[in-house]
Amino acid sequence: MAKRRLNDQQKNRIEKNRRELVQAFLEGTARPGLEQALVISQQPRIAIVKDRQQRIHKALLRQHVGPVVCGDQVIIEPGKGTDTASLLAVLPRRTQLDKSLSGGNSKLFAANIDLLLIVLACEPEPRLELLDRYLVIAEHAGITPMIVLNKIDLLQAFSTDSPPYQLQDYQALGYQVHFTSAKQCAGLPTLTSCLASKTGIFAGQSGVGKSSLTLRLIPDLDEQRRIQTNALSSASHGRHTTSMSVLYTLSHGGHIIDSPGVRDIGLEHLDTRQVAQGFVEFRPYLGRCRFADCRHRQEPGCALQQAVEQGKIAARRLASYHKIIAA
Ligand SMILES: Nc1nc2c(ncn2[C@@H]2O[C@H](COP(=O)(O)OP(=O)(O)OP(=O)(O)O)[C@@H](O)[C@H]2O)c(=O)[nH]1
Ligand SMILES: [Mg+2]
Ligand SMILES: [Zn+2]
Repeated sequence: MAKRRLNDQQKNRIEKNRRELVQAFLEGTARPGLEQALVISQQPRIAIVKDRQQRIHKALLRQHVGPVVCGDQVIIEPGKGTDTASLLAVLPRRTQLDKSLSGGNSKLFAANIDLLLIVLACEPEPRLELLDRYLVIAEHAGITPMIVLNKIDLLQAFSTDSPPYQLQDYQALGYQVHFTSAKQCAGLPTLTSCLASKTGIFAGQSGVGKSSLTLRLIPDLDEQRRIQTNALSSASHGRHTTSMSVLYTLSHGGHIIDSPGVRDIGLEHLDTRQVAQGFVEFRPYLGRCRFADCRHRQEPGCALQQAVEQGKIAARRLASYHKIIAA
């Protein structure tokens, strides 16, 4: 069926109706038969959602409903006697995670996230520049980042007192670092307690163990997955590379999203000032350089360079910043 093309006036009217629906829904004055639901996975034009009675619906996106992602709270109108619903509108988001697309645009990839769990592993070896990028994203989005070093079973001599891969530097910046082994079920209770009544997302390179950790945190993952695969054919499977984000419910409250691995993560949608703010230890020095347009390279009177010389900022982190803004 050909897509119906709408003119601007029609689009504005749809947009206005949607805003009014959301407002009425939040005030409890919307028409009966509508329900709030949480998006647990999403494909073009269709979302798998869970309503407040934990029922799963296949929700077809109404035209021009805008982006819908894992973690979104939405208004649905369930169909009578089927598991198919209409997805009418997205409720206002508490937080949103975006990734860059080419041309400086960005794309939403998860919503209403409290914790960005950046997973590193001993194999493949961590790329700290990727970690720095995730930290900038989290800081910019107002989401608490946490670092998870997985596969510690592969380390010969491991001690939390002297963590490998310069992770002590990140602890010194105030970031929590968790040490886990999905294989040996180590370090998981602390993760579970961090996630109590929160929504977290595992992110990181492919193969670091995001799905393996998810499997450990969600004892009934297979059951949750079965319910979803019934509704959606191409849900991912634990041992293989993950192809789409899926949200799972933890038994003690809270949710975790398992997301596909990334090779890199672009920050082109942020300007240089926003990137600099994303490096928490730079903040006291920003705006203190001699030149207002200082690029923090070789300029005289650069407060950041001085802080590096005084050992207050790690040279590696400033180099990471330069790489990000040069991209
Ligand atoms: N030794 C060891 N291996 C692990 C651990 N966690 C995961 N693995 C293995 O690492 C490989 C990748 O694990 P996944 O959980 O699929 O990794 P992922 O991060 O979900 O990867 P993508 O979905 O591709 O992003 C699998 O062979 C796992 O068995 C761990 O704690 N220790
Ligand atoms: Mg995976
Ligand atoms: Zn400077």
